[in-house]
Amino acid sequence: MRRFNNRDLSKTVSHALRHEPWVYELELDDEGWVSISQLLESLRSIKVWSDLAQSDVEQMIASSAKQRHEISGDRIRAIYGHSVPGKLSRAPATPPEVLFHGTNLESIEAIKTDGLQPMMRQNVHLSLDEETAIEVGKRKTKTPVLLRVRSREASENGVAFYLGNDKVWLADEVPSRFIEL
Ligand code: HQG
Repeated sequence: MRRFNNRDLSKTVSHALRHEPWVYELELDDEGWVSISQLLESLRSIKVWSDLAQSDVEQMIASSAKQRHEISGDRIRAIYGHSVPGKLSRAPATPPEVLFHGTNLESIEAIKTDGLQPMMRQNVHLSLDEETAIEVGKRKTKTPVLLRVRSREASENGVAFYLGNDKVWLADEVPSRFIEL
């Protein structure tokens, strides 16, 4: 039987590794990694997670439809989504020709003027396919607007892109001239 609710565990791990590691007395290295044993030790001090084992975290990651976290050796990190101060170091990569972004109608005018901005996060999040972008937009509204980003052209014109997971690419701000409604 499953010992913990994977969704709750994923949210807590994301909170620690993307947003407020200091609340858990954790310090991310410059690529966002922390030691798994330190993460476990910290979470176990919270009553609901007092019994948490590494296998629970591994199982949560393996069963998630989205690749949010990764483990390498004795370390773990969030792959994307960070809002911690101090920009994580990432290797720029060449994006595909086109990427997508789903958002709400209310943001469109500002995006037309200012382009896609990271807002509260470190990067703009872009989706590899339209369907994923619409799903992302649906977090904000029932009727998302789909934007098409000419990512290859933007990259050739100096916008940095970074690989996220199998569905998510990250970018620094994307000027509106590379964005189509
Ligand atoms: C909007 C989830 C006004 C942007 C998802 C978005 C994703 C602007 C919002 C990941 C703007 C930021 C990230 C501008 C952008 N003016 N609004 N100039 N530029 N915006 O949540 O991309 O489930 O920080 O359109 O699946 O929605 O957590 O970013 O609506 O991959 O793993 O500002 O979070 O992944 O919202 O979502 P967010 P996002 P997880």
